[in-house]
Amino acid sequence: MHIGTTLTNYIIETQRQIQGATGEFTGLLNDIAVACKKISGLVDKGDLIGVLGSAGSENVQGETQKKLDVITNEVFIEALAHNGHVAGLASEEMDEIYQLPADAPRGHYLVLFDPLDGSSNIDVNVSVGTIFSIIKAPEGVTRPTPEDFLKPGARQCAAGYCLYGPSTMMVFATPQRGVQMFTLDKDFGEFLLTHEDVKIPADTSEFAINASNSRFWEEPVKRYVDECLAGKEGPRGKDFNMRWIASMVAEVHRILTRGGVFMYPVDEKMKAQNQGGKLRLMYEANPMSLIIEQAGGTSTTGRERILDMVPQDVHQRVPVILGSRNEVDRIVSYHAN
Ligand code: AHM
Ligand code: MG
Repeated sequence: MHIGTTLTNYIIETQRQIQGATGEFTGLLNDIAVACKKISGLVDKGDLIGVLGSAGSENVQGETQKKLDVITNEVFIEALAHNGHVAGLASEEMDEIYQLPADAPRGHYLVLFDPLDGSSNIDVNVSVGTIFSIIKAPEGVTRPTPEDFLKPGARQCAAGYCLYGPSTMMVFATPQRGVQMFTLDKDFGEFLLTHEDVKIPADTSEFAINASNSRFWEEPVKRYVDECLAGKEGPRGKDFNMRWIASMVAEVHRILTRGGVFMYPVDEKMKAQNQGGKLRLMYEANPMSLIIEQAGGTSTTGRERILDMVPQDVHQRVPVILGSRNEVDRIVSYHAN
């Protein structure tokens, strides 16, 4: 498809190539695009409309919610709940599954989302994003249970994110169809295709990790980072660069653009608190893993492929190591030793 084509045209065109497609999936992606455009507007205006700062509430993970966490969650629900494309929603910001109003038409999909990831960055005007994951709803379901959402990431129909950075970009992946990037033309009000079939270079000399946790890291992670830091004089024989934005969407976007490795591993401190990791399997790890794999990268906990994990809980946390294939394979091999 040609660069500059609208997201809507792109989806309609690709749907046409799928036998038996009804247009429901096209409608759903459109709903998501509408939500993301609204969120982009709110993030742009920020302090001018008084949406920054804390909401004074906590989410199910015990984290303080930002006003924009709460508002963007509502924007997402509002855009998706009434159009007959979904049967239910799950969000990082909601304890329970969101059930559609009784009179709302039901669709064939379930959507899991993190409406504003990296929201600790919002008050300092640094990039944040929305992440979403789409799976099939069980046939005929009108009030989905948490179990209906607990499917391995390999069964996602599509996944994507919207990055609210200097420009707003929507990136999405579908199995076997790769990764496409669209940029929001704010005058025109449409996402336009700007990169098609994005591929991550297999090699990189850039890594991202929150080094303030280094004293808690497991041995394989310590070894990998130490070897990178040793640079030209060390066993890797080359210098590495490091980045940490604390906004997973921005980190994944950088990796899709120029390669790299992103790590939020499990560490001794988390284990002592009975936590499997920092990031959420269903709202962050699974959708990002589909995108990374479709772009030719690898995504793992260090010990298993994330997309193969059988989820136990919608709010489950997991270790995440993803990015350029050869580097991630190396980190996996350190875990195997
Ligand atoms: P959030 O969903 O509460 O925003 O948390 C997820 C974010 C990721 O975007 C980012 O990679 C990570 O948390 C940063 O964590 P830390 O502040 O520990 O570096
Ligand atoms: Mg998040």
